[in-house]
This record gives sequence, structure tokens and C-alpha cells, in this order.
Amino acid sequence: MTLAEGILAGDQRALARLITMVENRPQEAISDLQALYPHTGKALVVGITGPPGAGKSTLVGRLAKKLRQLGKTVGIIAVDPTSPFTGGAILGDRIRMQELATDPGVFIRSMGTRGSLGGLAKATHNVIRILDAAGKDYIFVETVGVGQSEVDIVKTADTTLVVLVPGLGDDIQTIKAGILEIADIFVVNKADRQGADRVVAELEMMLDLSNREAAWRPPVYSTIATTNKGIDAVVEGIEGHIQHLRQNGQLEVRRRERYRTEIMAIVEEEIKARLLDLWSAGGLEQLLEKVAAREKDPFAAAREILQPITGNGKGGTP
Ligand SMILES: Nc1nc2c(ncn2[C@@H]2O[C@H](COP(=O)(O)OP(=O)(O)OP(=O)(O)O)[C@@H](O)[C@H]2O)c(=O)[nH]1
Ligand SMILES: [Mg+2]
Repeated sequence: MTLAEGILAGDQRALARLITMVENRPQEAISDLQALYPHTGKALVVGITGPPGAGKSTLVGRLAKKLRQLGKTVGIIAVDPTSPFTGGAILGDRIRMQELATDPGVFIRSMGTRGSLGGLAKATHNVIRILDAAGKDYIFVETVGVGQSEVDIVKTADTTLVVLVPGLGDDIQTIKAGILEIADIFVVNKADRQGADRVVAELEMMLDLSNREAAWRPPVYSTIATTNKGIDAVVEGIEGHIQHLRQNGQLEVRRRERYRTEIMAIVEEEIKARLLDLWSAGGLEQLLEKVAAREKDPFAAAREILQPITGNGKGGTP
């Protein structure tokens, strides 16, 4: 039985093994990912991002628990671009949700960088696919921070929650413009701390002033994740946003945009790999000689290499 078949049959070990393969030897995972693809597209992907220690994991644990009560299955991926660690155990501790770890309806996994950040984003994307094929209704992707790499990871989500807390110093000023743009929902966690109301008010004011897509104004919720306060409203907010995306066709539009990005990335990667093969196999030495001897210019040489793709040797459409 292949790993893909095992996963479709509900085998948790096959699931864990394919995820590990995606992280460590992605090339070997391709055929299983291909076999799983027709079974994907049903899960709703929720991205959670925000500053370190904001309570993202605690919040995800609470949201997952609520969704389990509603009969939904949940996958949780915690991505930490600053950590080389990967696996289940670390997150098991960090997520502070021991009951969830033993619930077969919940699959928890943490991922570190290992190689490049780009590699991490891609691996995360493929892990989402695997959990989707495995039948998880909701998949949460937690990322630390507010940088570009997190934004890239979060872009794979249907709905993005940005978690903030009181006492971030300059509060709202610390939110980068990119984060404001990607937020579909704001959660001000640690509402038991002083200043939470002010963060909510500042966010609302910022939303009043912003000229983002008028069709959806990100709601702002305040929560105390540690005591489960405000969690139900956030779950409703997530469902509300998904419903909004469905109603105006945006869910499909967003996903198509992602397929496009993904296909382009794969093409780029394959071309690069083949080109490197060509160079190292010595297949381009003659061309190189001609360029060196001024018999051919680099543009013409590049077009010649690309000819099998472009067809006419002049670039543009075949
Ligand atoms: N007072 C208070 N503490 C909270 C709340 N939510 C979480 N915490 C605490 O904040 C700390 C960090 O919580 P995590 O859930 O690990 O936060 P995180 O954002 O996932 O942290 P990183 O993944 O390390 O960035 C823990 O000690 C939590 O118990 C809250 O609503 N109020
Ligand atoms: Mg965390």
C-alpha cells in the first residue's frame, strides 16, 4: 500500500510518514501528493499569525476544541521559521492542549525551517494538502511573527486571523502594513490585561481609515484564551468570513490565485533544476564558447536553451 492509499484509508502513521517525507525528501513525496490531490479542496484553511507569545497556540487549541464539540475534525500546523525543530512533541508542549493531543479527530504537527524559508512555505503548503486529503475539516496554520515569510505562509489560508495583545509598546504601530492587509479577522488576546480595550479601539479606528476592500470589514474580537473567554465568537467569525467568501465567489478566486502561484513556482523550480543539470552535464559548453567568442550574444544563447519550451526560439507564446 502506498502512503497515499494509507492516508485515504485513515492510517495515522502513513499520514505522519508522508509529512516527514515532505519535510525531508520532498522529491520522493511527489507521487503520493499527486495521488492525494483529487481528494483535496474540502478543508478550510485558517492562518493564525501574530507576535511571539501572543497566545496563538493557546487560542488555536481552544478553537480546535470548540470545533471538535461541533463535530468537526481539525489539523494544526505550527510553523516556526526561527526554529530548526520539527515534529509533534515540541508543539504538544507548546500548544498546552494535552487533551487535544490524544483526540484522534485532531492532528498536530510543528515545522521548523530545516532548509530555506521558501522551502518551509512550500512544505507547509503540501502538509496542508495532506491533512486536507486525510479529511480534516479545518486546518489551522500558526506562524510566529509579522515578517514576509510568515505572510507567505499565511497566504495559503482561506481565512487569516491576526492575533494582537495589549502592551506591545507602540501597539498598532508595530503592525506592519502587510499584516493589516492580510487580516480577515483580528483577535485581541489577553483581554484580562490592561489596555486591551485600547488596542480594540485603535484597530477599529485604523479600519475606519483604511481603504481596503469594502465588501469585508475585518471584525475585531477580544479573547482570554487561557480561560476560553470569547472563543465561540471567534469560531462564528471564522465561519462568517468563509460564508462571505463563498457567497461572493471569493473563496474560489483566492484558491485559483494560489494554484497559479503554485504552478508557476513548480515550473520555475523544474526549469532551474534542468538548467543546472544541463550545465553540469556539459551540454552548454559549446554555446558558452560561442558567447565568449562573440559569435552569439547571451540573449540569443538563452533563447536557444529555452527553445524546447517557447517553441519558436524567440520567447513569447509558442
Ligand atoms: N494572561 C493571559 N495569558 C495568556 C492568554 N493566552 C495565552 N496566555 C499565555 O501566554 C503565553 C504564551 O502563549 P502561547 O499560546 O504559547 O503563545 P504563542 O503566540 O503561541 O507563542 P509562540 O508560538 O511562542 O509565539 C502562555 O504562558 C499562555 O498561557 C490570555 O488570554 N491571557
Ligand atoms: Mg505558539
